Amino acid sequence: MTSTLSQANLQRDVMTLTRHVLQSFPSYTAEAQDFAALMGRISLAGKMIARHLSKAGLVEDALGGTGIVNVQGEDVKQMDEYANLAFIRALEHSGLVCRLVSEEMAESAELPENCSLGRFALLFDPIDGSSNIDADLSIGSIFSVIRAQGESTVDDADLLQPGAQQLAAGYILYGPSTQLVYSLGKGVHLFTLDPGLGEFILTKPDIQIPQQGKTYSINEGNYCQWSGAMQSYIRWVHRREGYTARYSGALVADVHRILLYGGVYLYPGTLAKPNGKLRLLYEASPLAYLVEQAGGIATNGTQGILTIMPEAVHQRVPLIIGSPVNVQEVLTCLQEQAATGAAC
Ligand code: FBP
Repeated sequence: MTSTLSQANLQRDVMTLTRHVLQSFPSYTAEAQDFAALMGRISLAGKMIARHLSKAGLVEDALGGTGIVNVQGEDVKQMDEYANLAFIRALEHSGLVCRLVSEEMAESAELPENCSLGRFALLFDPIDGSSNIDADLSIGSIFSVIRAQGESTVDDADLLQPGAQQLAAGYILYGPSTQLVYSLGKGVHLFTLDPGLGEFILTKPDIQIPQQGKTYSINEGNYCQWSGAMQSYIRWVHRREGYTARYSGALVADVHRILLYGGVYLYPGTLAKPNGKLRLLYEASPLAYLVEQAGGIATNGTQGILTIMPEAVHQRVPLIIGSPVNVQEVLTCLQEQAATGAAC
């Protein structure tokens, strides 16, 4: 007799990512099938990356640098290169994605075999938190899906869409377990990779971010480079009972914690780099899509991230993202300082 627990586990384990996508549509239309297949391919890239990471110290091409400097001016890690290739290979011959924009590629790429049918473009950060790789700390992959019909235009103009136009977004977190969080604009859902089944299984549906949290996440090492307003916000947080600092070095990991337990992550601009470090199209925008779906807020300090009209595929943007109460505290402080010059 199958035990009640086994029956419950069977019921749980059949809710795979692709089934969840299919069931989120009213019927099994071509669109539903396309999104299920697309998420299946994206999760395949995640599984290949997780597998390679799990053997990082045992294989020669997972740790360390490649000696190449990418379009961001950053040293390309071996894992950055592997992960970028994993996404490309996973999406080839899918009939789904015609164009790719990656943090690791200066120009957008085309998958010509997909372009006659493919009506999606994928914008992605193959490895977020690259500085954590060699120390075996949590890292992630971030992805955004938009509609992009056909061959590329000279300046990728058709890919420069405000975040609100995303069709889907998500991330894969390579931590103690491998987790995938995604949204098709119908709620935010968390899946856990079952290595035995090789499937992402639904473990936390319809995530709602707590209205307020105790965590603030920012690299205080940049304090001297911030505006007076941002410095006064951090001094205000230091005086507040109950706030605690958490900064992992990986945006995905910090935002994941905030999505589950509340709080705020900030990567502000600096006097030298007013737009900060993070990229709009494949870091800030997909995370903003998720967090706002879950009831949170994402802003550059003056404008909602999802309303920003992009001008270039690798453009950077200051980011303040998290629980409504915590983000509002930051904005109120910045606005007060701007209006009165007085510290908050
Ligand atoms: P990568 O995508 O190149 O890793 O850059 C983004 C990132 O690593 C975030 O994950 C992280 O929050 C931030 O940059 C860390 O930057 P810093 O070391 O300047 O605090």
